[in-house]
Amino acid sequence: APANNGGGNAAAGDKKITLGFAQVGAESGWRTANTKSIQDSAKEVGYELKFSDAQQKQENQIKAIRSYIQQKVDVIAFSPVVESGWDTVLKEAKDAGIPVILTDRAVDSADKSLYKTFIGSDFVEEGRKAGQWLADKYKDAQEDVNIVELQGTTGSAPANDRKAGFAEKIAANPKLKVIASQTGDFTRAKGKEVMQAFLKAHKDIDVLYAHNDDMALGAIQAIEAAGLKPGEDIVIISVDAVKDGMQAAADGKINFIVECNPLLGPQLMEAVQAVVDGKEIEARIVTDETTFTSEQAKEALPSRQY
Ligand code: GYE
Repeated sequence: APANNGGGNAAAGDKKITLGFAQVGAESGWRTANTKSIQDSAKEVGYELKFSDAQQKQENQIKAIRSYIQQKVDVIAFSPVVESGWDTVLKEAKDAGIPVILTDRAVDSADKSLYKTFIGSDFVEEGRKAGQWLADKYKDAQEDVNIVELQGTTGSAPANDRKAGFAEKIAANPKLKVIASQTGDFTRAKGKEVMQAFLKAHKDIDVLYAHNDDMALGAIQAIEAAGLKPGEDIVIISVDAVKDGMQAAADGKINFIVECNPLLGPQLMEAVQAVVDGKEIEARIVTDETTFTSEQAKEALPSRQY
């Protein structure tokens, strides 16, 4: 029989809690900060953490989850690379009596009983904040504003939602036009490569919307190599607000950053404890976030943790 059937028989106090965590990868500064937060928080509360890195591949994550089921961990937590295709493995965990907590990214499973809670940001809202800032900036535009978009990992919740929220807010002004939109996989290298291609194909780019700082930072290299000034010749908006992104904003190369908080470790450990204790838990735990202009980035940078 499983060590813990999700009903709380791994009593707090007499047994060390084992948490299996299946991470997305190490694709960005955000992810590095997120991993550290989870590792540090697990240590702090004294849980045994089994940690795996899926290198942005769903099949690796499914393998890791199956191995945690086999090892009979007390709780499984993971940040799903993509939104779809999780029902089978989530059912396997449920049948084994191991509770699952989603962190950072959501799944599209219709059966909400397959996981206990989802802790993370509202990515649609992040996209809306980006789009609203742009809509305000160009509210009196007489000519077309040509936007290129660097999307996150294809099929991931943050890529889907940040695209949708942004599109919703710029729709009100027909002058705001997304002329190209492609994935940059949330990495610097891919962001640079795709921006290079955008610059070659389009001579008249006014705005770059990048779904994370790392892709914006890669794109900035491509823009500078093309002899253009990021933040001036091309207005740049990104999401995350990690240190390197905030530095670029303070330097005037990124004009607007929407914050996405990676420090989910403490909330996750609290949720794990509640689940092990058999307590009621909120089905959705949303993290608090803000936005930064260049000026605000300059002010906030010295006290930034990540
Ligand atoms: O924005 C990006 C990372 O899922 C919120 O994943 C996360 C995203 C984050 O690679 O930098």
